[in-house]
Amino acid sequence: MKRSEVTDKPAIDPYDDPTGGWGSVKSLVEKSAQEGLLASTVWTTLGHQNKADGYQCASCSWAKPAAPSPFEYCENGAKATMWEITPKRCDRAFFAKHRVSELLEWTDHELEKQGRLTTPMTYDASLDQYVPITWDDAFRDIGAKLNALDPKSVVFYVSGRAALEASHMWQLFARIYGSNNLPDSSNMCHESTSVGLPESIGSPVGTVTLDDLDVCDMMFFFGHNTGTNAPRLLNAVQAARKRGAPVITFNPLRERGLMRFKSPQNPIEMLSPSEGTKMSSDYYQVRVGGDIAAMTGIAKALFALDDAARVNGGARVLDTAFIAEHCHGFESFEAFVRDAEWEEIARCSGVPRDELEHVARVYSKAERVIANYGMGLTQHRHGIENVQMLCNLLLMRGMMGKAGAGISPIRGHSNVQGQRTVGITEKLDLIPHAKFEEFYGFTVPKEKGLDTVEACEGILDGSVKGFVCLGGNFSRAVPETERIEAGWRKMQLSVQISTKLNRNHLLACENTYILPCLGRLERDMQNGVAQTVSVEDSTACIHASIGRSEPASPELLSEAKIVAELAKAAVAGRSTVPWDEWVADYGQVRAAIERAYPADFKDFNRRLGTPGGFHRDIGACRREWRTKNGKANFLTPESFDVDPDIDTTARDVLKLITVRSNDQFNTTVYGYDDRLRGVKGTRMVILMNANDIRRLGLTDTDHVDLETHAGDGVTRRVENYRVHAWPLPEGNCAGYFPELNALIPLWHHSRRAHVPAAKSVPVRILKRRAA
Ligand SMILES: Nc1nc2c(c(=O)[nH]1)N[C@H]1C(S)=C(S)[C@@H](COP(=O)(O)OP(=O)(O)OC[C@H]3O[C@@H](n4cnc5c(=O)[nH]c(N)nc54)[C@H](O)[C@@H]3O)O[C@H]1N2
Ligand SMILES: Nc1nc2c(c(=O)[nH]1)N[C@H]1C(S)=C(S)[C@@H](COP(=O)(O)OP(=O)(O)OC[C@H]3O[C@@H](n4cnc5c(=O)[nH]c(N)nc54)[C@H](O)[C@@H]3O)O[C@H]1N2
Ligand SMILES: [Mo]
Repeated sequence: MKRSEVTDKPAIDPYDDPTGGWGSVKSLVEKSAQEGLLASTVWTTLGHQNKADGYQCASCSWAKPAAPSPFEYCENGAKATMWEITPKRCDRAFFAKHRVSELLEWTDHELEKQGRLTTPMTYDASLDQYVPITWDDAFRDIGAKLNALDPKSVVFYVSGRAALEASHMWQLFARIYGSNNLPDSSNMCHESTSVGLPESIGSPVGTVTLDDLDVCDMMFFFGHNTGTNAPRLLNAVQAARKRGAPVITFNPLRERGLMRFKSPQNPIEMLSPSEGTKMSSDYYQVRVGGDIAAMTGIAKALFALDDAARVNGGARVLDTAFIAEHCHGFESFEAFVRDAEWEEIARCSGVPRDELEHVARVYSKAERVIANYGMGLTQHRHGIENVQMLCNLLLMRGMMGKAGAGISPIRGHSNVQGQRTVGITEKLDLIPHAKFEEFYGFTVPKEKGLDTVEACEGILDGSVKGFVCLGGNFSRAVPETERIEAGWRKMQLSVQISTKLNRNHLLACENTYILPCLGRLERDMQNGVAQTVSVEDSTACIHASIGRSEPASPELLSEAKIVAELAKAAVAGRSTVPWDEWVADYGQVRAAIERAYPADFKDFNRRLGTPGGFHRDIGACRREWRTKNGKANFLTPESFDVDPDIDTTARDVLKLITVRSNDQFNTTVYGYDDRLRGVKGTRMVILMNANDIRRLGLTDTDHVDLETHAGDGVTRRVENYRVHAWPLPEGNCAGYFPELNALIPLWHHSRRAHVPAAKSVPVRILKRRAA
């Protein structure tokens, strides 16, 4: 089997059916057959998804309602479930049959498709194979290896799925060992939010809950592919549309979910011949990276409307009372916006002046407005400025800290937000370190640890020597694939706590281990009692999650147990953390979390069963600004075009956006059909504007190579992609992550948040010579 992301019959026909609808149902039936799952198993399991007495979906982090529908899941959540409860096994026999060098030729899809990992394994270089190891030996060896390394040279990565309990234990373990190197998948994701929002409104997370969505009278969507990545949110958007609320979307791609939707949870709608609900009242194909310009245009038009209202004696458009009482920085923001030239705004955003004026008029009439956003804002060089500009827009009209209004960053992994809440961070000022020292009798290291980009720099320069991963597929998710893979192999220790085989496991170094763990859907028995875990959703609500499925293998241990055993092997006697007691009763870990974070987790164990989850203590929701100056801050960007690395005068350079298909969860590729974009049977496509195809001397369906235009002397190249004409702005193009990560320079990231700028990669498209 060769690594290739194309099946025999690729086909590309833009999809124009509604999202949801029967297409979703058909896709699910096909996926359950592909996994060899019995329909009865699938439906029984899904019946517990996102329910108070069941498990919280392991796919996205979207909020779970207090009164869930019987089918409180979406196509993609159900896919994630089937992927985890699959009867397929990647077991000893599999590893005995395949050498690692052979597996390196396989695709991401083929690797994970082998099924659940069952047995702890270690790499044997003489055989070029993974061989079984007992849990005891694995823990003892890893503990000894860790103690032979300088703690500052070891990284403890977490992908956003692990629950609050295991995550809290993980960061304690790392810090007792002596390392604050705790990068999280959120470093590649919403770190622009986590850095940007505290400066603007004094909260690292959004202010919106499901109750707000129910009463808002307008929504914005910037840079989020909701139909694929948080499909259950479409139900709230649809309800808003049915109440007549405008929904205004800015996205270079015409994403189906925000255009048309039929709810698979609504039988009447499913059986009607209608085309579903028109989701965005207005949809603007903003240029990649053009959001600051677009938002400046909206703000400029708002000022003009407000000026007119003042002259005519009409109702003010700006919330002047709110601005006077709560805000700081308004004057310099106003000067920036008033000085901005319309011509420049239209050029940088790609959206004409009259359209932005229309948006301002619609916005000026609404009273309760929610701004949703995703990776289209955060994964840019100016990711933080994007997020802060959206706050500015809301603050102008006082759309913060009142019912039906606020900022809504749509988070990624199902517990990525919660991991930050309970201590997974490389930044010391974000954790209650004095409490940790007092509670557990150890000294927390005081220097800042490595984030994802800095950990990658350490892999490349050889200063990082050990990597321990609680989930994820680090090497595949980060930029600079080839150099990172080469660097990984030179490390001394690689430990992966995982459910499925992925490419990162195949980068063998001196000491390499795969530790297979229970998934969230599986029964987790400790001390004879089935344990509950907890997760935080995108709206800062904390939920219980109880697994009920039979574990994929009797050898699997829970994440909490694995963390505790690693800690006992590596840092025994160096703290008073009662590892065994915690594993025997996860309620005790929750009590420890409550002790460390009393405001957010008051009465944690008692409130755990709250329907819809219990909401964390977010000051901005009640206009309490936990910023340095105690105000909500208007923060003015330096300029519109803040992509300093891209030479826009070079006409053959395009800005590439790397996105997810509807058939993947991050690096987990379920299959090759991006149904909602109509791309079937392939991931090896580059979607381009027809004018660019012509201008660059190409024709539709030509095969091309892509090279990064970085000017740093490094050649970054991917080969044999098929060009396809697509309705997206000129000068932009799009393709799939993680295959295209090889093109992203490591230094190309949001300046202060260090989120790789995966949405504006400068590339040249090179026609392949005929073979
Ligand atoms: N099924 C499924 N669900 C998922 C995931 C998954 O892979 N599969 N991943 C999870 C994770 S970890 C995350 S972080 C989220 C990600 O969810 P999203 O934030 O939706 O992430 P992407 O798929 O990268 O899509 C980004 C969107 O931004 C648009 N965009 C790109 N550049 C710009 C720009 O400059 N401006 C604007 N306005 N828009 C732009 C793209 O066209 C695309 O629609 O989803 C989570 N949920
Ligand atoms: N170019 C580009 N790159 C990107 C992005 C992009 O939009 N464009 N998006 C970025 C974003 S937003 C993110 S979040 C990262 C994702 O980066 P990661 O979170 O590191 O990657 P995943 O693909 O989610 O990890 C999949 C693996 O997690 C393991 N796993 C699954 N479930 C469990 C579990 O319950 N427990 C444990 N221990 N392991 C489990 C499986 O072994 C599986 O192979 O990628 C980033 N990279
Ligand atoms: Mo993410």
